[in-house]
Amino acid sequence: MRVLILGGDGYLGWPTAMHLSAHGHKVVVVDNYLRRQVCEELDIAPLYPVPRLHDRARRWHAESGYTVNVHIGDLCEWEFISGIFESFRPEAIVHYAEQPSAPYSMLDRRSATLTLQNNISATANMIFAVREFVPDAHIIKLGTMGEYGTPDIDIEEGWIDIEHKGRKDRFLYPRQAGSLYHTTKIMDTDLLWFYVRTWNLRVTDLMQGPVYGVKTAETNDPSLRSFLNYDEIFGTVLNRFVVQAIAGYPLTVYGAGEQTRGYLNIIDTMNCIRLSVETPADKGELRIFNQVVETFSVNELAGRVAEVGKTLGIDVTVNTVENPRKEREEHYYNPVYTGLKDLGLEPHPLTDDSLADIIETIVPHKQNIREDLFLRGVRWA
Ligand code: USQ
Repeated sequence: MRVLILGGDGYLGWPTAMHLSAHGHKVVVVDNYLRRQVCEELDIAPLYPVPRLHDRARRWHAESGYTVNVHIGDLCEWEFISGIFESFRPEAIVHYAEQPSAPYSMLDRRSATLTLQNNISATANMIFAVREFVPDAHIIKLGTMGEYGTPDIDIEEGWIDIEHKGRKDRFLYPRQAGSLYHTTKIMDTDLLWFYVRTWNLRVTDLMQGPVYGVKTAETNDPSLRSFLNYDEIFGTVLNRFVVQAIAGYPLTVYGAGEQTRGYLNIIDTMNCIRLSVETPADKGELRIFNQVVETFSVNELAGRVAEVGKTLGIDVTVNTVENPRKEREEHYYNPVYTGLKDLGLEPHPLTDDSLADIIETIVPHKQNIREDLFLRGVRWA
């Protein structure tokens, strides 16, 4: 299939490009390097340098023989995005092109506005481009489990049947996000649902939990690995804990540490996206999957890193820091996540071996770790 990946430079975008091209799809990636630019502005660096997209595509071609075509530009500009849709005519669009950090969205007014404008405009332009050039194409949109928040009832897979005063209907599961970033993802879902109803679009919305790891089946050449951010702004919690452990820095458990989320290995993200691409939603369908394979509390994750670290001779201490976020620290959490398994997903749960492998992959970069990046003082309130 012809697959267009929006946000192809990111933590998940580039590995997805390699993965789909290795599975025989014709892949074009688009990015405006927003995340690299924000990192530079905030004096944040990933654990190791990552080549830019044209360079990555050259290296991938040399390694595998597969071609990924690259376009650099801003999806919020109609001339740019429409040109790509008109010439490439994608059959599937994987949309990652969003400012993805909850803390960045809560930093200040400018970062909040940028998050809103970028995420909503890019999604809207993508929808308009699909309607104009490829109305039968399948949109695969990266949403987030954070759209649901932490309700006191089970989290269904996108939809909920409600009986009210003797009548029944089916609705999007209630959304109540914990950051502005997560709120923009709710807005995306609402936009998609509106245009599915109005224009008969074909959409899969993937409610993904925090991802960890950097190695996939396509990263034999280490220079093809994804970004590994471990800073407070762009690092996801397990990746941060691993880097903190290696640095000998006490793991930063926020508050009570009983915040529970659904997690997945980056390898599972690749498979979830491919399975979604290869099994499209129907026309006029908003299909929603909860893209996680298991749940952990923050305390459980810290405990696992400490345990596995010990077997590798790393002495890990766990610290409680004041929670910079406004979130429930102790709560019920029971999401359903069967849809992707029904499509064929074979999960890679977090085993001691897989965690040890992540730690061992990061150890050689120990000298690059900057402790000043672990806590940057972003506060929700
Ligand atoms: N946390 C700590 N200590 C840390 C970092 C995080 O206790 O040093 C806690 C957070 O307070 C939160 C949990 O760990 O309760 C997860 O935090 P996170 O930073 O790993 O994840 P989050 O900010 O929610 O965002 C990440 C991705 C985002 C994606 C989301 C999925 O950056 O793009 O949408 O995971 S989800 O969390 O399910 O909404």
